[in-house]
Amino acid sequence: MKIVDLRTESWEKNSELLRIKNRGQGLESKYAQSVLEIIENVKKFGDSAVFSYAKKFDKIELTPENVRVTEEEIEEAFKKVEPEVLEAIKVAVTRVRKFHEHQKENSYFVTEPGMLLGQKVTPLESAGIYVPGGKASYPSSVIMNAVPAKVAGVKKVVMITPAIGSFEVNPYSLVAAKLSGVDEIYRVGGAHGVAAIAFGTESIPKVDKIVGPGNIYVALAKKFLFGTVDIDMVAGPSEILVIADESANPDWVAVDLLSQAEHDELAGSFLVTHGEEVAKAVIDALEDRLKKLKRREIAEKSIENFGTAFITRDIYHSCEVANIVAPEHLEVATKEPFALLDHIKNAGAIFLGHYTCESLGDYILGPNHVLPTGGSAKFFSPLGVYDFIKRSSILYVSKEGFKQISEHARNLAECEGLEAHRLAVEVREAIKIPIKTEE
Ligand code: HSO
Ligand code: ZN
Repeated sequence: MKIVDLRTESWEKNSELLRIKNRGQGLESKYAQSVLEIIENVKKFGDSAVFSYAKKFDKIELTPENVRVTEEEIEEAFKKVEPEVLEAIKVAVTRVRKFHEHQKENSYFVTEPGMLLGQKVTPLESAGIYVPGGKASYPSSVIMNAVPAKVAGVKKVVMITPAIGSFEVNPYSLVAAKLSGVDEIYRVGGAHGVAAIAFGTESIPKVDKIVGPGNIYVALAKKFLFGTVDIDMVAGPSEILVIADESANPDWVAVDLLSQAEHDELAGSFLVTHGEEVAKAVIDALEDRLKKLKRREIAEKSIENFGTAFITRDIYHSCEVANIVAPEHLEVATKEPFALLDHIKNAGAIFLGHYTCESLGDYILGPNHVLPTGGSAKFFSPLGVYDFIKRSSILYVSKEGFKQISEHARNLAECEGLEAHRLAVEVREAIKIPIKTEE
């Protein structure tokens, strides 16, 4: 892990901080052409294109009869999951649901004499959740994506996940899906799976919105299909930034940094501290832990690519650096973490205090773990119930209400030169209409 001293240099001149600040810019375009071709073919040929891509990429022979995961398979999955894991999934679903209940938005109406104005909230009819196959098939992510949709009132939640080389879908994901309220599951993934639920095929339903993480093909497919459907966000590699002071336990900070690094070779793990000694102690602990880590190869590469310890002037300077990086996860491992809350503006999730490790948030506390990455915490929020609803404005005036307000609308229509707009007002302002009488 490299050390970058920001105590004397302004951040605009520091190449490492600039590299990290700009980490989220651009999706690799070399895959764009093949993803566009897949989308085109699925749109034109439906099932037959999806199944032939599944054969090519996932080495699996799909048919209209076997593409959907059956209730019996889900029941079987429940038998395969260890009791303590089943219990943990149940607790997670309950806690995530309870937390997200607070995000429900109500319709509202305001009245003025002769007028009723408002906003009506309607859940999306359907949503699709992408769950990666293989090792990154995380039941926790199934919960984090499906529960807010269900809390919002989405009727049909469809999950897609690739079954690579065999028909079996990860049993933990199936159990998490069932307990989170997912309605239908299809064993299909990749860009072709995303396109299938964006357009709908003979055997796979179309959805209104697609959420969930995936590889570069999935991310590009979502990006290209935005407009045909809504999408959540184009998520990049996971990242953590820890602000630490001398009260932090270096070993605790080290494993928290590694808990991000083990996700992905491109994951980001950043330490920001005004204590040079703190930085050295964390780095020593991290190197020690790294040697023994099961996912050492991934974590090592990740630390090499995006593992940096920044030394700052003081704790407020640390907050400034955190705001520039705008990390997905921000841990505040300091003596008085709450005192810094006012100074932190850009972070997907803020973990306060020495005991609040990101792992707890990833799995069990309740707030969503689908968070803005790549610096997009400057303008994006965590996935939530609000992502699965839409709003419609409501407008009503009575005859009296109309009379009170019509003049201003007429004048604005006149000023914009839009005659039919003006007429729409005038025909109702009976006094303005010259009444033709036959003599
Ligand atoms: N840290 C990941 C979520 C996750 N961690 C799933 C473990 N499983 C992105 O926020
Ligand atoms: Zn994680």
